[in-house]
Amino acid sequence: MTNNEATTAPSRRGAFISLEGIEGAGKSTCVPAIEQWVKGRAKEVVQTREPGGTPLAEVIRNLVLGIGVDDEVEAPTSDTETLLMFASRAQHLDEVVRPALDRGAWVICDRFTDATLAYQGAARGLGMQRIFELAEWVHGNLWPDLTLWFDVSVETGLARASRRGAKDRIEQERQDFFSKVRAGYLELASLYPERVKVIDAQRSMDDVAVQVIQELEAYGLRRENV
Ligand code: T5A
Repeated sequence: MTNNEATTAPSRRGAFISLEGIEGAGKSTCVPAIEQWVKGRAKEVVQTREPGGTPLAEVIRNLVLGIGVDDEVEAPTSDTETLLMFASRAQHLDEVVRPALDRGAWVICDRFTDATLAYQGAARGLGMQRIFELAEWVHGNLWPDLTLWFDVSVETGLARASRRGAKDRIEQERQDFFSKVRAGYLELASLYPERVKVIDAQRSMDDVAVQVIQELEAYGLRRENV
């Protein structure tokens, strides 16, 4: 297993924070509170997402999620889906994430490689090791400094997500698929407890926001003490 910790001294560059969870976990809902907290401490905040985050990466996002794709176009295989995620990520890292961190910005990224580990590695069955190999190629030791995993039951997450209407290709998966995604995240949280912090996203939006801010405060203190 690879070293899953950021190697650049945090004090010399910006911070990289990723948000993870199954559909409907409440990540996007929490972004404004996170942004507000970071704005009080950082000279620049970059809020972005994966797959996507640049014009080309957003085109790849639509392809992989089947948005605006003709019905006669076949669905990607699991390998193709994985490689598209990393193609989007490679572009996003070069165009957005690395330059922002080099400027000293704090990057808040809705999903990163932990999503590939959980969705493609665990749920599609490619295995974590295959994903770590691709991660090593695409981003080496550049991992988030802090990952907030919004943990919610599959039933609750899917019920919340279904209120949004039309489902993309991955959202149409069966409940069993998302149980495997959640198990993948659970494994990551136990493997990397220093980086991956579990947010109890089953609770009310206000309670979730309180715990998120507590984790940010704790991260801020650790960073100051490096
Ligand atoms: N993917 C992505 C991979 O398979 N591999 C990869 O490598 C990567 C990077 C991305 C898809 O791509 C997959 C994963 C995804 O399937 P997306 O559109 O970015 O697609 O999907 P999500 O990130 O899952 O977005 P969601 O909107 O579904 O989830 P969120 O952001 O966690 O949920 P949010 O905040 O929009 O909330 C959903 C609803 O619940 C309510 C909100 O008001 C909203 O209506 N809500 C709550 N209700 C009650 N209590 C709370 N605590 C609530 N929090 C939110």
